[in-house]
Amino acid sequence: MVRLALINPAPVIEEDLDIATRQKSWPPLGLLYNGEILRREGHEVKILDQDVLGYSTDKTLKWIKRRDPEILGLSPLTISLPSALEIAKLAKNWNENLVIVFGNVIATLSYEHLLKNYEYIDFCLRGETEFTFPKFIKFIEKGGDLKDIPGLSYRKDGIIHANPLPSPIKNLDAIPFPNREELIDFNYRMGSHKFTILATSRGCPFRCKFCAVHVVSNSRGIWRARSIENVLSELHYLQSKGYEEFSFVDDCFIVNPKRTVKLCQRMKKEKIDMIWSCEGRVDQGSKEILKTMQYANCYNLLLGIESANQRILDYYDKQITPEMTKKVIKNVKKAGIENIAGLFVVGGPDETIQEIIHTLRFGLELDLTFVQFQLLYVLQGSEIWADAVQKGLINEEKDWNKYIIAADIYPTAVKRKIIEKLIDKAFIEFFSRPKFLLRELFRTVKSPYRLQNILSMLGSISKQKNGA
Ligand code: B12
Ligand code: SF4
Repeated sequence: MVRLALINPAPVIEEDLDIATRQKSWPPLGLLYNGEILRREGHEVKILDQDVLGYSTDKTLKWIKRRDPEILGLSPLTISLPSALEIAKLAKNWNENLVIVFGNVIATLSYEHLLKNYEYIDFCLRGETEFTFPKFIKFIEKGGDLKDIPGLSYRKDGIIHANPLPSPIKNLDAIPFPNREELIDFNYRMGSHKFTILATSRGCPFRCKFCAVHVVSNSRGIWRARSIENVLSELHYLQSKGYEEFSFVDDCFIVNPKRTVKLCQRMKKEKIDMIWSCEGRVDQGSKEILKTMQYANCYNLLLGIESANQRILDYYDKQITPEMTKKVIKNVKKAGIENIAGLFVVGGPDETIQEIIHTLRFGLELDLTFVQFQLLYVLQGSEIWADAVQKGLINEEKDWNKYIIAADIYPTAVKRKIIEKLIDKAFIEFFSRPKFLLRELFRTVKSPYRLQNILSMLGSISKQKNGA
């Protein structure tokens, strides 16, 4: 039996934050899946969500010391890498025998840099790890050959080795549902609702240029789904634990419309009363699907609208049109789904200021409940990243650990400060529309979810102002 501490690092290193000021309410699903498998093998596992708790590095270290683990696992994204490194360094200084392993996107992509530059990281475990993490723990407990652990990267005699990645997990039903309460001591809430997230599938057959979802699930064109029975069992399980709301975080929840309809019908039939949300593409929302989703308690749909300009949509290889957006919004309204959030991205490599303004205006004119206008990030693992590397705008040796905004590196892009001002103005306009004030305000006061989203949107205005 091994004692493990797993940490979801926060995106910023800062003093303790008052929990009331933080918006995050989404548990770290990847750590939960790993944690559950290891817990079932008899290991002592606890997860700390530094992000949601707003713990400082010092407080996080104190938590680690209290647990006194033999293995410390960290799960950084590019944005939370600095915290992960700080925690790992302090933890190794405290106990040099502690085995430190990194997983998730950046460990999968940049294991060489991590192992070369940071002596205190012992291993990176790449790709999907539900079936490789237990093998790794067995190695730590009993020894064996490191080569036998797919996806493991390690140092040996000063050389960095990388075993081939594991194949994507075909049978997702073989992964047990996490016992969330047992693994994390935090009561996740969306407003007043007991809240969690789950995924019914992994992967996405699309390949939008700005997106990096294929990195871990290794899913170029491979979409894998859990059986409907398996998803329903988890939903019943969650309901029995008192959950009132959840979000499906599938990369592409509606990719197989027949399956989505079937799942929603069964949810209704089997009296799954929890309300839920999901993300969708604007080309996937037929009236029938949306109506069935609403019928099954979907109350919030996040749509990847991205841009009002066909040229930009084509550049992103999004395979949608602004007309599809207008049509799907009408369908969502007709279906009676309460909230529609529009996700937009501006500041593409050669997007003009007129195109940016056109997109922001589009967002204001559409009948949306929430808008998220974001600057385009060049995510490691995305095609835009590869393009920037090829053009010499990103130096992988130096920039592998950076969370980069396209407008900061592409000389042809509109300057970031200008875009930020336009975004702030658009947010303010969104809030001051008489329609919004009159119609939404009343409902917002009644709905903690709406309040939470509005606080989050206001948060993004101040973040943009602070240049975050
Ligand atoms: C749900 C989600 C969120 C949620 C919840 C995040 C959370 N608490 O975990 C929310 C909405 C809060 C969120 C926010 C953000 N996200 Co997000 N998110 C996702 C999404 C859609 C699914 C993640 C998930 O749960 N997958 C299911 C689990 C099972 O898979 P997994 O996390 O990869 O974990 C597996 C392995 O990686 C591994 N593993 C994971 N951790 C560890 C640790 C160890 C020690 C080991 C051994 C293994 C291991 O085991 C798991 C099982 O195989 C992904 C897309 C994707 N498909 O990855 C984007 C994604 C991870 N997000 C992304 C981004 C950019 C962000 C934001 C920065 C966006 C923003 N601008 O605010 C923020 C940052 C948040 C933060 N605090 O760090 C990018 C990351 C790209 C990158 N290069 O870093 C992704 C890939 C999407 C994209 N746009 O391309 N996100
Ligand atoms: S943005 Fe959505 S549709 Fe496009 S590749 Fe990513 S997950 Fe798939």
